[in-house]
Amino acid sequence: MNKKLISGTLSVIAANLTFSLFGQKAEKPNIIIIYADDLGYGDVSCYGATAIKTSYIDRVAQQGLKFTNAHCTSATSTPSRYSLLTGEYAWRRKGTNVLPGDASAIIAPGRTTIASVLKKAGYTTGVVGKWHLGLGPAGGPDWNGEITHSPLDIGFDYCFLIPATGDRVPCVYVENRRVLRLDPSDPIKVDYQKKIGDWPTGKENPELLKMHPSHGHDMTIVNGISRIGYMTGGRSALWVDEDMADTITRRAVQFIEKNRNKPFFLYFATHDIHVPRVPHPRFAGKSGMGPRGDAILEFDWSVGEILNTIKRLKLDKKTLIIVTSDNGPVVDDGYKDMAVELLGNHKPAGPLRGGKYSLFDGGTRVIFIARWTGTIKPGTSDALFSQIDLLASFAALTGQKLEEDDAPDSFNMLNTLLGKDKKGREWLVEHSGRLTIIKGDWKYIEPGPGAKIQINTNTETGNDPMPQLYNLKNDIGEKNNLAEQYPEIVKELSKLLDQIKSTGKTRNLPHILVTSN
Ligand code: NG6
Ligand code: CA
Repeated sequence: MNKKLISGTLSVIAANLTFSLFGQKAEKPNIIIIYADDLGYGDVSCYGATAIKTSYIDRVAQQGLKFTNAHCTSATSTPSRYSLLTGEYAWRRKGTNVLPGDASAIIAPGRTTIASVLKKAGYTTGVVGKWHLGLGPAGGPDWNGEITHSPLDIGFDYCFLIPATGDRVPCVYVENRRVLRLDPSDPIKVDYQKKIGDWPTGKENPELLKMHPSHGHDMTIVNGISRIGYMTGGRSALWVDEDMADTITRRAVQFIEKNRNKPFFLYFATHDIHVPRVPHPRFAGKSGMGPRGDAILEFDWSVGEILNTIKRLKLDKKTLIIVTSDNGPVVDDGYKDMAVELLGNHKPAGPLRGGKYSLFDGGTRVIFIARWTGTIKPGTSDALFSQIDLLASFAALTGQKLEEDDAPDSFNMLNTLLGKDKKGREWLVEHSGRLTIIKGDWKYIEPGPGAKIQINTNTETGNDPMPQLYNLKNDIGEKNNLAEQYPEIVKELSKLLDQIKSTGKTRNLPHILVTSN
């Protein structure tokens, strides 16, 4: 036998071995979730934006499957991320709304998450970027010592974190269990109630600011920008906003390079395009829409760096890349950054109504693109899909069994994700204070008190004391409330929503939820 033949025979044997070991052929592609912050459905050119060109995101869409009807679970960050990682609707749990920067961990150590499932499947797992799910035990993390109750305790092998958000103190990175570059002789102190230490605040010293708040954000000044919360100490560890995208993207690329030879999972959660929008000088002024548009270009660049790395390492066919966002767009989110003035005709939510903080689809229908060269056929999918399903879908993909109580609301939608099923979910729930349910073409919004417009951000919240019913197929902009015309559909959907709430979980219980009257 010549050498070629021998190696050919060996690889056939190896393939059969893999086949029989797993009973079925378990696939172990690398998985990368690129999770933008506050990026709208209409903010990228492959979803219809014309005022801005997002070449790298467009490339993912050309080479992958572009979902038009995919959703995050909540219209703000903490609950969306909680659902993404745990497969449980965040509104089932108290304390899962937008967290301050000193909050304790809301996902308990040992809990099953996307990361722990993939780790069990043999993956090396990493999270780089915005966390916003709390750190440390009750009382919060020890910024000056070992940080416990961290991603490392729920299935991640590596973490490099912006602990909460860019606009919340402490303005430092956490790498694994330590604050990066902290000088122990200058300990960090954080307080969200009262001023701590003598660092100037935006309220007292606005003359020191390079970017001024429009609402809130007037506490401790770091890098010329006042934030939410007070801090002092940790000077050597402070981040520089302009370098943030470079810093975290470099970490993400290094993680990929380091783990190139074995399956890895990377959850890369960018700060872009959240406030404060302070892109690197090479993006500043490039969009013509001010910092918000420039931050979109910077996010697109980060996507490009990941794509280029995967290509350079020849991992295209071995890597599933997902690009999506944690919630919908907001224009003025608390800083005077000219986003409103320079918006022009650009529509951050595209054809959708509302945005971040909203029960309308602008809050929760997000861009979602899945590329896996050679496996996912490029195209567009109108299937109904939720980020909450990634956990059970990845478990199915990698041949992992979920325990009864794991991922209570995550469905195995692998065929939808891979483009083999065009229909997707029967229904899904969205959240922003109140709940909404989408089933087929219909969307029902629970009645609730509260303001119809959020004054500071000027968002249409979708709050209304009357029940709302929209036909998303004919009326994607949710303009015509049909609740009075179709009381029986309102009844059906509100009953379904009640069932979903009261069952406490929906995975493995479709029989309870299929009857509609
Ligand atoms: C709000 C902040 C907003 C943003 C948001 C969380 C003010 C006035 N507004 O409370 O700027 O930080 O919380 O955004 O403080 S999220 O994308 O992380 O959910
Ligand atoms: Ca967000």
